[in-house]
Amino acid sequence: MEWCLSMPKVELHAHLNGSIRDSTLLELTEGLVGKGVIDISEVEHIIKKYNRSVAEVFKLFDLIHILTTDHETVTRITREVIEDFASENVVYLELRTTPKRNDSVGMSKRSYVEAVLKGLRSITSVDVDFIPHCEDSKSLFSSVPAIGHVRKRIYVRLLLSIDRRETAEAAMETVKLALEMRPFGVVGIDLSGNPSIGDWATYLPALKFAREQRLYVTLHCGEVPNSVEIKNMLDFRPQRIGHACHLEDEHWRQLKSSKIPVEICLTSNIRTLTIRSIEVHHFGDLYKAKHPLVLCTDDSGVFSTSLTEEYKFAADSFGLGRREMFELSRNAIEYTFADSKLAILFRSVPYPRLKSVVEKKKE
Ligand code: 6MZ
Repeated sequence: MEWCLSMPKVELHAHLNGSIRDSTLLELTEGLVGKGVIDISEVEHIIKKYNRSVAEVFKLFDLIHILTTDHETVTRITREVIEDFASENVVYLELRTTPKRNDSVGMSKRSYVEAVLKGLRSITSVDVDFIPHCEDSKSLFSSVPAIGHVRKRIYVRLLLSIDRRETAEAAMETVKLALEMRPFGVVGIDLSGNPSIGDWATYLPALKFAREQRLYVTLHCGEVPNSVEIKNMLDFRPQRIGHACHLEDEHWRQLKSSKIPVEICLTSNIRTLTIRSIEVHHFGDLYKAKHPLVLCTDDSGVFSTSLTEEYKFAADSFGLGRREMFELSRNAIEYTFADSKLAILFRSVPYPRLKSVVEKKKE
């Protein structure tokens, strides 16, 4: 586990509210139970379950959203999630979240994203870089006196998610918001939400608009069997797809020839029973085929995992050694939606040294 923990890692598929700490989830639940807003006997089984079907996961999200939908909590969760990723040596994080409107607490999609940004700014335990082009490579590489304790640095970019329950208009609002928030590190759009509901075509105008405006697009694709949707999503040629669990032979052929990178979420797929067992997980086949891949957590809180554990899980399950895992992590840089300057910077560092270069020594 030690080398998986210490190696620099790149996380490209993490949902903010799915990455909530257990302790925070429990604390927020107790708070609302205390206020009589929710009844613990009704939610206990949702929180404590270990393996959850896809449908049960979305019941948990409904509960999490009841607990987290005010500005202060969104800010707090953002801070905690980023601290947690930084603590396990994630050097670049693309964090995704669905901007939400909640009239009862005066929340608009915009103020939701502002609360996320406030969370990013409020972190003091690690250095957080989230505004593109805010730093040139010179200042990153300039060496600070090598005494005192090491401060970690994490580069964070944001993706705004469209939930499959939303209307076409709400999706368009999210894309316009992403454009407005681009100067603060929003780099793309994700389509997610319960894969068994809604029709992805509803969001095509918004997704096409995002692409025209040069926002990157990633789609949750094939989390449940849906042959037509999978084919249409692959035809759309997003910059990345997430999951890719239920592709059929012709889809695999199309995916492999398209070279669209796949965000792989091993624990999530196994726990939700989307994939029968790790032995038959498509990671093995795609890895052998040298298809662009990136290991991700999906929802580290909901699935009690971490990126370190995902690397260990992949190494143990597919017989990969340190060198292969390093390579996998380094290659992920190629699939980020980062501004080219940052990508060049990351590429220019010998990968094993990346962590120490990114870290800053404080006097
Ligand atoms: C599809 C998922 C997901 O946006 O409130 N989400 N969508 N498949 C998954 N696999 C298990 N895991 C999370 O984070 C929670 C939201 O992310 C999406 C769902 O829309 C969920 O409500 P945010 O920060």
